[in-house]
Amino acid sequence: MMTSPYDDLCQAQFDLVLPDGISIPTRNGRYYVLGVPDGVIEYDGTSYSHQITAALQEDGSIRVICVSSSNTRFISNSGALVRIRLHADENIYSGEYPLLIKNIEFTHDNITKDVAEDSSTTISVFGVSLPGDVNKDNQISIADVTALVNIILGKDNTMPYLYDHDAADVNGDGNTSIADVTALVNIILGKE
Ligand SMILES: [Ca+2]
Ligand SMILES: [Ca+2]
Repeated sequence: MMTSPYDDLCQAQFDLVLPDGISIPTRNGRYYVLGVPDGVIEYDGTSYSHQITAALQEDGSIRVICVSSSNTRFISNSGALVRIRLHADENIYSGEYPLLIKNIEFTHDNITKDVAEDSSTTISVFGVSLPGDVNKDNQISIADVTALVNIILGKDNTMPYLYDHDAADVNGDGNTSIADVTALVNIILGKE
């Protein structure tokens, strides 16, 4: 996930800001973060994997540090250093979630440092449907009422469905009916 623009780097670190509901799995109380198989440093003709640690910061971000042993260099000046598997809570809603990488630093083997600009991206999560977000745009609006009515009228009948039929069961009774329209309108009007 991180590439180094130089060939004399011995350390890279960054802080990962994860959205609510997304986390890095832990193993024995420690974040489970791995180096990639080709993330190897070379010293005196012997190959060693670089070490990676990750720790929770006071601001809730997770600091990831990749460091080569004995102040030697990362062997390659391109490619991935770190592999991070993210875990989504089982009750998280489907959608795009922001991920920020900040305080990015690269350390050269002469101990000088380079700081990179913060980087942001999004993670796609395929979780549970947000009740009422029938048209799948991550918000509840009057457009969802139109979509819901189309489902009830049987107009969304080609596979794959255009709309989210699970989200159409707004009141959670297992059926899609006019009662869901009422429930959805109440949400939009702020009555629920
Ligand atoms: Ca919507
Ligand atoms: Ca229903």
